Amino acid sequence: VKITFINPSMTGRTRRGPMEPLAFAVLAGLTPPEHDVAFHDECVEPLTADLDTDLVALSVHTFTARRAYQIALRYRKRGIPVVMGGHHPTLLPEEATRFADAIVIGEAEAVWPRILLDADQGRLKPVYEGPKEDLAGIPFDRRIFEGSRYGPVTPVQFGRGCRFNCDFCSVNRFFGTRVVQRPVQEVAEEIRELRPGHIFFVDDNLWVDNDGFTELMEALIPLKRRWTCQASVDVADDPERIRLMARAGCYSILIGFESTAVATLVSMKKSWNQGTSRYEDTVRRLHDHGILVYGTFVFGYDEDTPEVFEACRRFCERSQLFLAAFNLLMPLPGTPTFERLDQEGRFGDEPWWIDPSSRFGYPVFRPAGMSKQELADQVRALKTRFYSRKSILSRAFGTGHIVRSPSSLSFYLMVNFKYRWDLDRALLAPFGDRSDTSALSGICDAAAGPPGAP
Ligand code: B12
Ligand code: SF4
Repeated sequence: VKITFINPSMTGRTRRGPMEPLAFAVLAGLTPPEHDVAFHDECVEPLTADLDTDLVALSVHTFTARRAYQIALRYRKRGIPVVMGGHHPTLLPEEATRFADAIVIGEAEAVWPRILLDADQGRLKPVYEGPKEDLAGIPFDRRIFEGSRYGPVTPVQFGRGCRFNCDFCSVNRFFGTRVVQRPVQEVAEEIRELRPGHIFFVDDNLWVDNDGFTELMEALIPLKRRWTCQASVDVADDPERIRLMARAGCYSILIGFESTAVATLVSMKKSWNQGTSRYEDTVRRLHDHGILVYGTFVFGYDEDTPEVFEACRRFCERSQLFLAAFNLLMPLPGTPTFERLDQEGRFGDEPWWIDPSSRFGYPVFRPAGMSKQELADQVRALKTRFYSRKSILSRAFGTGHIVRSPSSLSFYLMVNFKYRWDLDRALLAPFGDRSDTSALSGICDAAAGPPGAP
């Protein structure tokens, strides 16, 4: 079988220096050698021609669902079967089966070889359910990324799942409350073989428990790599842990602060974050050990008032954050936040990820504390101010001297200016490829038709 893996881009357009999409390294590693494998990442290279292939395999997130469906329609019209996996088909299998010959709910490891066998014999089943994995021996095959224009940051996975259960997050809907980790020695061996450069641990929360975390940090020390991870705010509660992370090469930590407003945190089921004074303490402790902080925030909860934006701006600048993501709440299907807003009738008629009028960076539901336009404008103003040249420089060179070496400074500047450049490129872009009009009507027809209709 000739298999073409396709990573759809949210807008059908390329991005500058994205990260390698790790799911495809797993799929390529799981593919038996008798099959031919081709890989096309629309985030780095436009998907122009219809590729010659026997099977198309797409990884689909909610933000890329519309584009993935457009691509799928094109191939299915040519009689080429399409398989979809990833978060969106897992959360909304009924929708995804309308656009694919087969979908995978959950993880690929146990079911991918079976799917290839069934595809070869022309008897694909509409739904395969990947059982929960124990993560030992996963074959990450990165050769498919060779020669492509990816950025200098390489993704690595230690574990899957998160021990928390925030209201807006789809991670628990995907993994349940289970957290599993790879054997540390396998992670260390993989890192030893990677190209030089910065590493990004894709785990939703690298800080799960003391034993696994300490073992990982100790294995990282001799590798002398610089890395970033995502972790909950309590990662900084223990000074010994921070010291160990710094020794292990931690450059920065992405922390989901989400909001400086306690009422919003309560509503998100994230009251354990506690709010601004804890955030300031966390950032200070990490800065003391030379670790930078990337804060992420969500706006649009019913408790958000116009004052939250100014409070957030003050915190970010005072704390000299390395980076910040100011996200609009785009409720993900399957999450309690989505269900509540849906029951309250606050979305439009079509699912927002399919609706051609939806825009990245524009609210997809009626907010309670302000108008849609005000919410969009305030979030945009925050981004513009945080990534202004003045803010980038003052965060680096302000009172705390958070960036301590020339190489650290060059990475800080490179990433901040990349984010600055990216801001306007994706903002207000519609989902999917706007020029793909034939596929648009196809999507509407297929969405109205019976499951499995091309
Ligand atoms: C790294 C990452 C990014 C990187 C992407 C870089 C890259 N090229 O991968 C960056 C920082 C750019 C990013 C951006 C965003 N992200 Co992101 N990201 C992640 C993260 C942390 C890890 C993804 C990863 O590598 N996982 C490791 C691989 C091995 O796992 P996997 O992709 O899930 O694949 C497995 C299965 O899903 C399945 N599978 C997946 N694809 C396929 C395909 C087939 C054919 C098959 C059979 C199986 C299969 O098998 C794989 C192995 O078991 C996830 C969190 C998570 N838990 O996944 C969020 C996540 C994917 N991101 C998310 C979101 C919302 C975003 C943003 C919209 C955030 C924002 N507001 O800007 C943007 C969108 C960007 C865009 N343009 O599309 C959500 C998506 C939710 C959803 N329902 O779709 C997630 C799940 C986080 C969350 N907390 O909810 N993200
Ligand atoms: S801590 Fe982060 S990854 Fe975990 S459930 Fe909350 S938002 Fe999701």
